[in-house]
Amino acid sequence: MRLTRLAVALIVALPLVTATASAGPFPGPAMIALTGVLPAVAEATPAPGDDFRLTAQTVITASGDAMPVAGQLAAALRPATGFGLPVVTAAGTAAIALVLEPGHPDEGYRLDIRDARVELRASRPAGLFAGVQTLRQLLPPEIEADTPQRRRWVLPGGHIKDHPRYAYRGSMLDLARHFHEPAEVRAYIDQISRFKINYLHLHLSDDQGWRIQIDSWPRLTEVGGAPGTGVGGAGGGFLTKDDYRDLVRYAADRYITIVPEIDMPGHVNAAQVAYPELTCDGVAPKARTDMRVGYSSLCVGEEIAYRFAEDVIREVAEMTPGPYLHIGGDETFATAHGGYLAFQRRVLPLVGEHGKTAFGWHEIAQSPAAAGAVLQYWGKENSHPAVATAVAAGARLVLSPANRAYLDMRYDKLTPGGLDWAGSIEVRKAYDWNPGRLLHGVPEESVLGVEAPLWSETLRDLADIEFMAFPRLVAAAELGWSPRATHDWESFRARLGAYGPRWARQGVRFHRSPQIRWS
Ligand code: TNX
Repeated sequence: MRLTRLAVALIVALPLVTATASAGPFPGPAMIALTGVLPAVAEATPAPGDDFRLTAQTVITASGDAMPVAGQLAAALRPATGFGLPVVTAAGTAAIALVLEPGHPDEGYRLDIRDARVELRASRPAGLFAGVQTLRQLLPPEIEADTPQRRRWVLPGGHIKDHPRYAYRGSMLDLARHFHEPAEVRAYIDQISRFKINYLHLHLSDDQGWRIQIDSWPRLTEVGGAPGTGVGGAGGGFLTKDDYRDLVRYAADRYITIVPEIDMPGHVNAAQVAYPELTCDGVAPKARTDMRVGYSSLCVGEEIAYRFAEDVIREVAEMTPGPYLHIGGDETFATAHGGYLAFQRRVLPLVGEHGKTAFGWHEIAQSPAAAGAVLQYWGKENSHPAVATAVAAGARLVLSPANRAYLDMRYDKLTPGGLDWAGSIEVRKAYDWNPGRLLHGVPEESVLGVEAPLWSETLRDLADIEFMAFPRLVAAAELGWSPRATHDWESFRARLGAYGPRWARQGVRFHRSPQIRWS
């Protein structure tokens, strides 16, 4: 579905906020424009004057598989409106109707706002959920309040047709360098799901710590998840299998799929501290909580490396309903090239044998076994011949160019925390690139999507995560979701500026980038 010139013009030209023809006792200074949404919608056709007013009489209608999403919508709108918003199976007017019907693109939806009635239609619940996120943003920022606000609640009249550009729109949290508690991960899931992110990659093991329970190798977490295993000797901790399954379910309720990563054959110091037999000389290395990378490697010539890899892959696959399992493969400066290839030749197919599609950092492109895998490109260059070759052989690509998409890079020299090896990344730099055209020799059809990773060497708590992720995560979300024809920095920065009060209301500690005029 292509965006018409007219729709693009509307998206770019329309003001974000229009004056309300205010009537009645409640203040209503401004109404959101149909095009004010993040990420940008594919097509919007405003119908000024056909606005829908949410009142104490409004009901939400749904049936069958649409019910849970209807419940989520009601739960999102009740606190600030103070309205009952019952979810019922049928009603005449004064309703927001959620309808499942065939014919809409995957994850896409159609939203029709008229003065008497709102209709949200999709083929699957994921599409309805995406539409609900749009609908929430079309109400004033006070909708984020957790207590009733005295004001009018008006949705702008008109029609939206929306669907994603890419199937994979992800973010990553690094639980290894600093452990993040499940509650923090859930808070992050809540935030990213608003921007139609549909994958969360969890980096669960690294040199400092091991963060996921593995029954066949219990010392991984007993030792590698102990207190003091965070960078600089901070924190520690790990996810039990129940914690992990709970997170998988929590994410799935928000139409986000977890992609677990166990990084091999490098980034394994914590595993080797727990199991010295995973080193070539059998001697336990020192536990390390510094920020260096590339010094550890499994002993890829020994059978035990493969027993370890298969046990871990099997147990992680068993508790992961999603299609992908990420096996890292990055920065293996301590693994000989031949050994790396030998390792990948055996381990990449293991992922498939346990029912998952292998995912790896782009270094795995060196292995012919990566042809059926997803490669995550984290380089800074616009050309990578080995990646292009693997893609030609069938691999698909998720783009996380470090100088654009890395959320752990500082915004500028004044950013407290963050790294800078890939440069400073202010919002415009995070936004102004094209995933379909990033790598020479890689056709757009081979691009599965975009992911914005957040490494946590310097990030300890949720406040740090929020500060680095927001607003840049939204740039990645828009690159992943919105049609290229909507790409427009001035439009994006205006919509972002208007979103600030929503984050403020929710207590999200976002970076007030000087590139944005925050309202
Ligand atoms: C590189 S990018 C890494 C990580 C670091 C990160 C810090 C990649 C696949 N590996 O080990 O945490 O830089 O930005």
